[in-house]
Amino acid sequence: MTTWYDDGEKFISGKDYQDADTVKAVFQSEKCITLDELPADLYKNGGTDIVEPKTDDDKDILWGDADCDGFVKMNDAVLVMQSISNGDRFGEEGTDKNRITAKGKRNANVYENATSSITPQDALKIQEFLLQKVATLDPNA
Ligand SMILES: [Ca+2]
Ligand SMILES: [Ca+2]
Repeated sequence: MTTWYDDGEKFISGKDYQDADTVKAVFQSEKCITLDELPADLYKNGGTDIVEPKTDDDKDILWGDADCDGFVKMNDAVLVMQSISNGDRFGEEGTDKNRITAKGKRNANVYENATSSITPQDALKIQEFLLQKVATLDPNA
């Protein structure tokens, strides 16, 4: 596709290059889109701001939510402890239906996130958060 416009020299509207009937025919052609046919929000992505896609790791993470129920409560700290102390049942490979999941472990790894896995320190930090001793569980904050 190419655009047509007068730039200094009268290429479109000038008699030296075009005759008026040809210009009219071109602009009225089905194959020619004129400005008034374009959507008003052409450059606004349909009215929705373009949001930088987050990585899968950042999506739907709720720090401290070990059981992935959408809330951070004391039972999340308990589940962290259970998954450590009673791994046969509550570890990721455990037998209990309420065992911790890989996603739950990721959510709950709030203490030394980059360098450790799930430890009692994670459960402790979740409790400190619930007691408002720490302001956030986001390890990146
Ligand atoms: Ca929870
Ligand atoms: Ca940890």
